[in-house]
Amino acid sequence: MIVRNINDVIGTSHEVKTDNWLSRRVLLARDGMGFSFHETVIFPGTETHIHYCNHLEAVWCIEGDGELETTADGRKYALGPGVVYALDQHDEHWLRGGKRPLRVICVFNPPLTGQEVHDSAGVYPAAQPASA
Ligand code: 9YT
Repeated sequence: MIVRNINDVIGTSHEVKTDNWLSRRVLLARDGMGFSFHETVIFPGTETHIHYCNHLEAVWCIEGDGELETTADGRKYALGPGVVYALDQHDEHWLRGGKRPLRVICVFNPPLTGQEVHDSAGVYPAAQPASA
């Protein structure tokens, strides 16, 4: 069994910060769960292009506000407490922070290994198969 506290992640290499968001990665590939599990804070007023070609992601919004816009059809979704979205089609989108920090819980399948940040196309690299 694995028991962790978010405070054990804060300030470590498993807390990844960009100009637009920070991600506290509590469970990762090495934990063998088949998914990774993160707390993410989207900073107010930011706009991030995301396209997880190599992953599925589900996101549960806990507090704050923001907006998601899918690039294929321009649909916009208000984000706030209680909203859950799942990128089941690897949906390319814009993620925008609102007036207050948007705190969400995210699950990635396959799991992240720890240090991923978006490349210029909004993609995280594919997981590498474990070496034999
Ligand atoms: C909601 C989202 O995808 N935000 C970007 C960061 C990502 N959640 C992560 O790496 O934890």
